[in-house]
Amino acid sequence: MLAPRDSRSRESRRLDGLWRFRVDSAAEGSAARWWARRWDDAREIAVPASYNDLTTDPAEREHVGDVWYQRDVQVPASWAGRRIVLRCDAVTHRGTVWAGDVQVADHAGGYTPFEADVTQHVRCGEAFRLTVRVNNELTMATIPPGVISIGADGRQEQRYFHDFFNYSGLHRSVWLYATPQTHIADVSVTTDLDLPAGLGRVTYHVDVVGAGPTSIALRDATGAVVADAMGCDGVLVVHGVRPWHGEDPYLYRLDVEHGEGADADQYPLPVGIRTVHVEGTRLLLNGQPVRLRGFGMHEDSALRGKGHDDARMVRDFALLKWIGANSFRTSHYPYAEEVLDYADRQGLLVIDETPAVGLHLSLGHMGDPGAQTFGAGRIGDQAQAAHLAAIRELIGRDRNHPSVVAWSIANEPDTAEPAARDYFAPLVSAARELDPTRPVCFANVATAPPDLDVVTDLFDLVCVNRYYGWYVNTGDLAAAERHLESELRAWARHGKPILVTEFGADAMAGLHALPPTVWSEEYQHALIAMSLRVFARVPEVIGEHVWNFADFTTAQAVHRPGGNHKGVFTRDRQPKAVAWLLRELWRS
Ligand code: BDP
Repeated sequence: MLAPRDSRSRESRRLDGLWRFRVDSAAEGSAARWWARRWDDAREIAVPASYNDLTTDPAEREHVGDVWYQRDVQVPASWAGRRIVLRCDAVTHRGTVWAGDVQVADHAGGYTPFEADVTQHVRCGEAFRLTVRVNNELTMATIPPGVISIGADGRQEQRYFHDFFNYSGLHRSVWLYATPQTHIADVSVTTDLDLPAGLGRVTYHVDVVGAGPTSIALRDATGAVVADAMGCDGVLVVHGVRPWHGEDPYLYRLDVEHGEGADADQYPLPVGIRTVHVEGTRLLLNGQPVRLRGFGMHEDSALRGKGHDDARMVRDFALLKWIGANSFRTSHYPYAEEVLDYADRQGLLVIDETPAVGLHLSLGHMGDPGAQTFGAGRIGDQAQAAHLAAIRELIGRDRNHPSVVAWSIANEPDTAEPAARDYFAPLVSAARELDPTRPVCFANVATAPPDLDVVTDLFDLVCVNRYYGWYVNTGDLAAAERHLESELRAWARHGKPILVTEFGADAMAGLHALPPTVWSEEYQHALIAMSLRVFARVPEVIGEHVWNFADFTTAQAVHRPGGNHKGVFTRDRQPKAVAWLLRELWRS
């Protein structure tokens, strides 16, 4: 799905700001048709943002069910005769949208966009009432999964199996945009390099609606055309190519035009020309082995929760550069498209993850000991269908980003359970079919070590999350060092690159201990230093992503004091002691 971008033929408006807001505590809004009238008396709330931390009422913060957003939207008179589209970048987890009295969209999946052609439902030069119902319920039919029960007070209670707070709301921008009726519906590119010959190739495909010629021009950063073509499919050859990579994230621009003369639709797409391959135990970018240094992250900050915020994004990237990171994983869901665009421009490599987190019903403090995960009534056909949709929407949204070097289709599923194989095999095939050009991976959980895991051979990378020295060998870094090394050596027998996608320790900023003991900054420092020593000794390890970039909010739990404190930075993005160590090691 194309991101909204302005051009001669396209104009977009972000509907950010204050919207009218209602929490549907009695679950009456749908029956009472709340979309059918203007709520003159309603309070207001900020968009984009999670609503949870903007309220002072605990019941609202933890509300399970629907909340409703509404505002009036003025449609420019100048848009008469054009196609008008309403787009929601992320409604977490399910969004139903009404333009006036008419339902125009209903979408499940909290971190990918959806849109509706509203041309017939709005009048140019007038305002219309836009209402969005947001539902945050997680069940065995959703990704991520969860379980809902009714509490003693008669309210719904939500349980889930992942370690971050179930923030909800309009998390990213809502847009109204206009295009010509005859328009470009989608564009996809894949790129290839013949470096000895100095050649780059951009293979493109354009989906259009309406008749007319389609023309393509690839421009360099100065605006000069370096290759052009006609038609919806083709290959552009770039002589003297400047490949995209981390140190030189050079972007061309693919200008697509479809339609006749002055009415033609134009869409500009940034394109980085680069290749990604797995060869033996190496990950190659433009044919060169690349070592990944970075983090699993979260879209999480004070007050806004999971709402996208350019200021937070800019600070996060500044810290990534400061510390010498070259990559991150969008743990545990697709991040805002602004983040991917920025990564393209900043030269950060991204492992792009679906929201399939918590597919492990017996894990740790969140699960039920001994529970089976996969099967009817649990993670079964419905979850698998939602998971497939999540993969399709992620790849459909992000496949044109040069920064994206791999798809992670799940985090810590229970892949020691034999049924995991039948669950995952079709999903991996689907991901490969949707994008044959990028490696596919998932983050393996500690309960599925090399001798128990049943799916790793299906994937291109071995990604492991390991907490030696924290959840196991707690406080005993010597034992942790032995166990970490011997497990990584056991994974090496797959003959694939190994990426440690998570390791780390909680540290309360300001808590010090010598000798180092758990929860202190010194212990986090010592554990991460030990882990990096081990990774350097295992030749198949191609990199490390510390868990986590910054402290983040979780569900309330006795072992999560104000959230998860495995951040190398605090929640307000200041360094803990270990940040200086990583900066020294990663920048040298
Ligand atoms: C892993 C999860 C991650 C958690 C982390 C932790 O992938 O989401 O936050 O452990 O426990 O299991 O800190």
